Amino acid sequence: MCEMLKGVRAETATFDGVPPIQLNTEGCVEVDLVVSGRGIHRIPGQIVPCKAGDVCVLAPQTLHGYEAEGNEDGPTVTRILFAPDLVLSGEAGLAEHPRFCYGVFCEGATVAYATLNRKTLGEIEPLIRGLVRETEKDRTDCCDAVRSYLSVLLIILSRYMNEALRAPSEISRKERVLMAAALQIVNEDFSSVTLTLDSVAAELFVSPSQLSRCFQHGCGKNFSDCLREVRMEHACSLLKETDLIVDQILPQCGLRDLQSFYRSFHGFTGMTPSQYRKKYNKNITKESKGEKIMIILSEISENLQKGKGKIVKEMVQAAIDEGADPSQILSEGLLAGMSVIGEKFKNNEVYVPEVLVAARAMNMGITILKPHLVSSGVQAAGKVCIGTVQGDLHDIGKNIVKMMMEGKGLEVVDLGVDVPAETFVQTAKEQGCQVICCSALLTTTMDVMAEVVKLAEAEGIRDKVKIMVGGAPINQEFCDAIGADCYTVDAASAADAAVELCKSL
Ligand code: B12
Repeated sequence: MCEMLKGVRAETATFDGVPPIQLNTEGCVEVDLVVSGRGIHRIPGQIVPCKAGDVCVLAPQTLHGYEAEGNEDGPTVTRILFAPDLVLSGEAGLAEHPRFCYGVFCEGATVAYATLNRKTLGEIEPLIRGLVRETEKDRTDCCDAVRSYLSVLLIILSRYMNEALRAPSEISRKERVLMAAALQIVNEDFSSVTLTLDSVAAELFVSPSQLSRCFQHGCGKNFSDCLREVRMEHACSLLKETDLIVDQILPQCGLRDLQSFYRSFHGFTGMTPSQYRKKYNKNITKESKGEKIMIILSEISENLQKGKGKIVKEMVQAAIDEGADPSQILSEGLLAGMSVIGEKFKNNEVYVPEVLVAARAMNMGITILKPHLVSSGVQAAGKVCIGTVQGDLHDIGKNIVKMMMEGKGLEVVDLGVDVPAETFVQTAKEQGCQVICCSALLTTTMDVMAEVVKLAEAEGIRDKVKIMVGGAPINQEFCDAIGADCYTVDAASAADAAVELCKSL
């Protein structure tokens, strides 16, 4: 079996004569389709007569066997064995999850059984043939096709297995085909940042709303959740199998934004990337420096979430002493913890006081990190003023942007929080700032940024000053709409962009 196909095997066998009771091994799930003949299928606790059209899915390590009955020809069974954690995305690959194998098994069961009618059989046969064909090929680029085939096969089967327990489904053949094609594109192109519902829909000549409906209907999830799962699945395998740091993993998973990566990753695995690597990356030996750093980073994140600022400070210092890259301490330790808190805050699992103590712990960690992020002796590359806009008191992001800008040699005038548009413009005018940087975290305060742009025009300084905007609710579209000059998603790119803007004036 070629390397990329590890985890999936398909074969067809005829069972007559001595019953070959077997254990489906290697942690594999087995999908059996009786393609012809008839006989008996011994499954745990039962002996079931079987005939063409019967399909059975068996959880790993389930003892079972087919045999002929009387003088009849025994059943011929196409069997697909696959390692769910390697092949299926997200919860479908997790044995302990109720949606394991897309919910094929009823609660607690290890065997799912159904007799398919001719029509359904006609629908799944091409998928089974496709799987057999793909796994027979000696090529390395077909894993995504196999994943798509298997996912769609199980999604379809989940609607027929143990039928009595399920509501009948009305997903049409057309929708299934569309979903299979879309899943294939997702599996092939997930590392492209431009892959969206719209781009996939355009490629398949359907409208985005049609594709979105199809996903919702077909697998009970929307398109972006499916895409996110595939990306997170890939991030997991990179963390498991390589020593790449999160900043390097991000673009390989089609993502740009570190914070949303942490949020998605935590939502997907219940762990931070460092914790995940610590748990699953077998290459990391106990003594290795890399692991020590990972452990410290995950402790920074954990303690930040608990608001233990003093410990966070000590841990940040320990990570520096271990030789960790300061930007890694920031992103994989401090920001990772803050992003978990953010997610919990959103879900009402923690409240303002917890967020405040976490923010305090974050700032304490930053004070230790700052001298290491800010390179010394760099000549002032320009002058900027920065502040969080009026009505908004969030300053963590603004402070990081400020710090990064100082690190790039820019002189930064910090206007603090709750800053009116007039103060931004007056400061730029009076102190000769080349760039005004506005931060906002509340959707209700974003409009102050538009006021800054308008006021800079009214005051006649618009051609002498560039306006940068940022913060979680801001995006490029908003930046363009209000006529600002630059938006970036994070602090590091904000600092680079500010230097470029200063040079351009
Ligand atoms: C910490 C926090 C607080 C703390 C703030 C402490 C502090 N000193 O800043 C406290 C508890 C005070 C707080 C209060 C409130 N909060 Co609050 N808070 C958060 C939380 C959890 C984290 C924000 C944060 O610091 N993120 C980490 C930093 C590093 O990220 P960032 O700010 O986005 O910055 C990065 C980039 O955006 C970029 N960037 C930032 N600024 C700039 C500027 C420029 C020019 C550029 C180029 C780039 C850039 O670079 C940064 C680093 O990479 C978010 C949830 C979240 N997930 O974002 C909610 C959140 C922002 N808060 C929210 C709300 C609703 C509130 C309250 C109204 C709650 C309440 N019921 O009272 C109040 C509002 C107070 C006020 N008037 O401002 C909502 C906002 C919803 C919305 N869409 O408007 C959020 C999203 C939570 C949620 N999902 O409900 N909050």
